[in-house]
Amino acid sequence: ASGKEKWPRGDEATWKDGLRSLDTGVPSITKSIVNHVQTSLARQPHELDNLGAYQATALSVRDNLIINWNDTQLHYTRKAGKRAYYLSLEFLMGRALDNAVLNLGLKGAYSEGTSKLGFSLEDLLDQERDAGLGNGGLGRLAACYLDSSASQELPMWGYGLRYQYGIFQQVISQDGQQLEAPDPWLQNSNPWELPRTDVTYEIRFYGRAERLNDGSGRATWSGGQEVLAVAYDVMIPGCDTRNTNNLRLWESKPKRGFDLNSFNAGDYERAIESSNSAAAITSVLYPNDHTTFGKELRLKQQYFWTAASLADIMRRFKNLDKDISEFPEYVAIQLNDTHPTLAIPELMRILIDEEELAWDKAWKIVTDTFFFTNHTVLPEALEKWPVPLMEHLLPRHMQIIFDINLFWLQSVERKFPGDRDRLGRMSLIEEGFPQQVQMAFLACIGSRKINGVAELHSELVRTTILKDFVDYFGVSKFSNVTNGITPRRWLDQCNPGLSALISKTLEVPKGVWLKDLYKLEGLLPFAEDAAFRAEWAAVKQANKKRLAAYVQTTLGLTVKTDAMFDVQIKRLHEYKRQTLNILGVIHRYLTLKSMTPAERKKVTPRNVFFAGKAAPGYYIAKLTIRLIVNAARVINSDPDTKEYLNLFFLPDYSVTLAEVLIPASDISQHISTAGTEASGTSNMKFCLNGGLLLGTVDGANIEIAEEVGESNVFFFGHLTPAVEDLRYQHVYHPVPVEEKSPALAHVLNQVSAGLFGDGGVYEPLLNTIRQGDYYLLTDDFDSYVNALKMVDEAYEDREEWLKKSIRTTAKMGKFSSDRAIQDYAQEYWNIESTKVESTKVEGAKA
Ligand code: B1N
Repeated sequence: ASGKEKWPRGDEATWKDGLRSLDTGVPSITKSIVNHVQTSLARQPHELDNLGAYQATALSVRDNLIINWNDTQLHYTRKAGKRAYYLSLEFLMGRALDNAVLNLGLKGAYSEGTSKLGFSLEDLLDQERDAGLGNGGLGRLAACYLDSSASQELPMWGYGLRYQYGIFQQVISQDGQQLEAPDPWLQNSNPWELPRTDVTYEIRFYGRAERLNDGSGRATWSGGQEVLAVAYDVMIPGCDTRNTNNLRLWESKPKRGFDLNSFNAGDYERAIESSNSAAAITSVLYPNDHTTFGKELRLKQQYFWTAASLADIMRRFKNLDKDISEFPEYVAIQLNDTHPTLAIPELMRILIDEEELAWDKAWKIVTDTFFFTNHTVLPEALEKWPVPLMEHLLPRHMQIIFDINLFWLQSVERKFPGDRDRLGRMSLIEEGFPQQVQMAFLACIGSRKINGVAELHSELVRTTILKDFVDYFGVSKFSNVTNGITPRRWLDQCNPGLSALISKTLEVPKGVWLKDLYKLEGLLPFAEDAAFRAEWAAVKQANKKRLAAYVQTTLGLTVKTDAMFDVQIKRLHEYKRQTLNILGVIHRYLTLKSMTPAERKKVTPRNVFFAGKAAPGYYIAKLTIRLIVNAARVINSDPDTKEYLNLFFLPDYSVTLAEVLIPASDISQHISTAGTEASGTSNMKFCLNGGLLLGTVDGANIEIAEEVGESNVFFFGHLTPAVEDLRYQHVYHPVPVEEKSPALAHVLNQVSAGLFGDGGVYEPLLNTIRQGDYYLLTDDFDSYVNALKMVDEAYEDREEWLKKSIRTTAKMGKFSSDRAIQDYAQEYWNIESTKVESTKVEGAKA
């Protein structure tokens, strides 16, 4: 793009002479790092430690990102085309430095530069704290989509919250219990964000809403509390492109430092309180996934973030100087689950009360702008907000929701005359004490399209939670976008050995296959090549050693690297069935104990790894952790079995820990009760890294099996259609565990009897299986144990296993988040890729 803009003032040549271009050569990189040590950090070179060197290096990389970011934003503005906005309460970013130098194509140069200055780049990477602004899959998905949007040169921004504290740090106590500690991730300042103190909005809470009653439908909203939203921008570099997208995170601040009225009255406490409560809004990420608590602060977070984001989006749209009716031609907004659903009544409020549009015109704009992704069908995760709470906190929005509901029910009545049951089921307001707003219903009727995150899950959305809505709107409004993962972080960054082997074998630069992951199919013929299999095996072995070294330094435990590595890492939840896994491990242990030494020699040695956090208030999930940790103590120190079975619980699971665990796995477990895991995304990460999959017929496991072939995955357990009946049987015709699965009963009895310390501790956990068994462990246990046996047998055939591993990686093209983001861009948002030219910064020196 050639600049039409005039230089605002002064001498153009002087300006241009001052502009910097990218630092890409080693000499300019070292110069920039030294500059930052000297000025930005005000440190002496001779006393610089790894942390300081990391900070200076990060600042140098950031300079490059800012140049690209600035040009990208200018490019998008000049293009004046349609943009997409991804609204997510969670962005689980992990570390940024390695990702940035890789995407910029500067890892080699930075590595050389830092080593010239006496530091190893790998040590510096390790100084960075994770940005843990998310709970699990939903937040990490948002982070992968940002990477893909930039890499695919799509004009997309993310909007989220800048939490002072990310996901809590998990500490495991002496007796195996999870303890939580705060995560002050911003303590050492954060080089990856740009504070934008000039971009602020005032956000109102509480107060009074008064309808004008002039026939316009308008109202005024006044009084209450006003807080300030301040923007922080995080640069998102694309891979092998200059396009650098933006993640805008909002921080809450008191509008005034003190409430002067109370201060004058001498009420110092109250004055500070008002500033406290404003800052509290973005202070901490809620650590519960899949549960709603109806907490006022959470609702405040949701409104604060959606209102600030919409005000920002509206301001950008107004700069285009278009008629407001054209809003949906320039703006697409993706709602990441129901958390940002308040954006729907908020946009209605702006259009009606501020833009003075008629209701129908406003509703048309809204329903052409929003798109909604559902991430779970678990009933306890479906958001509902009490009407009295919403009326108190957001009186104008509650009026608007009631109005939306009125018009909505009128149109349902027109379509299905006299069907009172249906009206009751489809109302946005669930009757009860108190009444509650059903956010998924509001998101559904306020959006142009709705999607689930894997084929099975999307079908469950259509046939269960939103069935009535499919009847009303027709099925075309409801579709599927299977999740994806970025192969940059989840292969090239976390597994450089495999990445190099792939580039060498495919004979294409990694920049090419990393952005067209179907190219991995070119590996298929090499599965038959024994020399290639040996190289493939050597990479896996090196990754196992890297994990073993990590366990040695963090836990002081020795890991045998010639054993099979069996991994289950994810949030602790009953539906994910870590309990099934640990009971399977105990079954294996008891079986080993009952064998003669000669029999044991035939057993495949196995290391079982667990990692994951439990929500702080989730008692049963925490008990599962306790059982794993205490079983590990007993099993790992038993001389009869320790050659054959070892068990590890790695504390404080994070994106960074996943980057070490995933490349090291031979087999990983994704064993949710059928129909409960919407997609899962770590299943894709393991398979991309040549780990095989042991799982149930659930979520994206099904599509992975479709791609790689059923002979390359290990499936077990009941299927989704059977689940409802099985649950019914557990409640109305219970059969004792002893009868259904004697093997499982034996395991439960041994735990009760105190094999791993006081059995009474675990009774509440064991009783969830003995009574009710909502997640069907009894029904699936025998088939699970059988599947584990199949894994053992397959692993014994070394060459055949390696073939499976290679074929699995080769068939993972579909699961690139580039494919997923292009699905959204084309089928939903209608936005186009637009490349930032690779020319130098405009006017800057060559
Ligand atoms: O979203 C992931 C999926 O791959 C997983 O299968 C799914 O479980 C996960 C409330 C959630 N669903 N719902 C949540 C998170 C936080 C919260 O406060 C619900 N997370 C998922 C990506 O699609």
